[in-house]
Amino acid sequence: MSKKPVILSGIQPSGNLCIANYMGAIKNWVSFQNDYDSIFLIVDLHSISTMQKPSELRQRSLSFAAQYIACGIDPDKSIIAIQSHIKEHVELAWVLSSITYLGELNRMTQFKDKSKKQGSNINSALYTYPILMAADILLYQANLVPVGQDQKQHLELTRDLAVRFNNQFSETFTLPEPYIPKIGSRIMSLQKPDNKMSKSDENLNNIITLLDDPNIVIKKIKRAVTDSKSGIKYDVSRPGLANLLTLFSLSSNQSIEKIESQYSESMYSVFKKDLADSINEMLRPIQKEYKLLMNDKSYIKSILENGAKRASLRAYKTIDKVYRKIGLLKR
Ligand code: ATP
Ligand code: LTN
Repeated sequence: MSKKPVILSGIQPSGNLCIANYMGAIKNWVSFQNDYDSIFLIVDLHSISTMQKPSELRQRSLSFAAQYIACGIDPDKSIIAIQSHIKEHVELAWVLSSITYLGELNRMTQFKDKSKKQGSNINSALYTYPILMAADILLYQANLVPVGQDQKQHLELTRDLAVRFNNQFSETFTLPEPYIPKIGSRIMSLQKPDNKMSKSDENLNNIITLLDDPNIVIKKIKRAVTDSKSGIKYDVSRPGLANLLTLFSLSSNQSIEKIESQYSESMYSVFKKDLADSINEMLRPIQKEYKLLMNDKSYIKSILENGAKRASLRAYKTIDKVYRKIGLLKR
């Protein structure tokens, strides 16, 4: 039997999972899980690089696991696990930090963007975070990493570190490829369509969360910023409209051209109403399943326990090899 290639991805349990995370990442995880040996993480150790309230973080980690499953991640096919339950992530991150140059971390645009937002809390975890992400990926010898556009640079660093380690200490890590979807890899904010939609955005009118009530979705889409030009047409110089067309296309599984031709002469109000309906249709089954799952938290916890056990066995194999190769005495 030939071994399936490995796919791995993760999301930080910060803020509220939003349609950008779904369209840019989770939706693709679901479609890959049949053909890949899949691991999907809730990367809680990453999330403490920004300020989190402990009680909320705890609750959110469980809620995100339920949302992964509600979106279609099947725990019988894929490993779903909490990053901090597998101690090897931190161990490998430390080893990788010894071959990472400061210049490489200085170039990371996510660090620069997040530092601007964080004010006085520019901590060193925020800075070294790409090393932990590289460890997440290399620990499981992942072949493919489905993420949004914003993670491309971190994936490049991961590959550079893998090559460097392999050259220095002999072949150890698989070189991972990013998978970034052609449409939906950069969903934009509803109120500020020049910025990306982000689940930790404090202004909830900028995002649609996976758990938003249908009436809230209608309101948020109604208020979404567009422009004063007429005609519903995809045009990069009209970023608000271009984003809404992308959302329509991805939520309804229709091409942008088809939607343009259907609404070319329509008013924004009609287009927006149908878009909100289309998003609500996409979210309805997810929300229904989520409610059921959250009524049985012990089930979610058992999935996470099982996920951590399965992941730990694999993580141990890699770290054991890495420690031997760099010259640490066997424990
Ligand atoms: P935060 O605001 O809490 O930093 P985020 O929304 O940027 O969160 P992450 O946890 O950093 O989300 O990323 C989860 C996944 O969602 C990653 O694969 C990321 O590339 C993807 N993603 C994040 N934002 C977008 C977006 N605007 N469009 C498409 N994909 C996105
Ligand atoms: N850095 C990512 C989250 C993340 C990740 C990973 C994604 C952490 N570890 C491993 C893919 C693979 C982010 O902020 N979106």
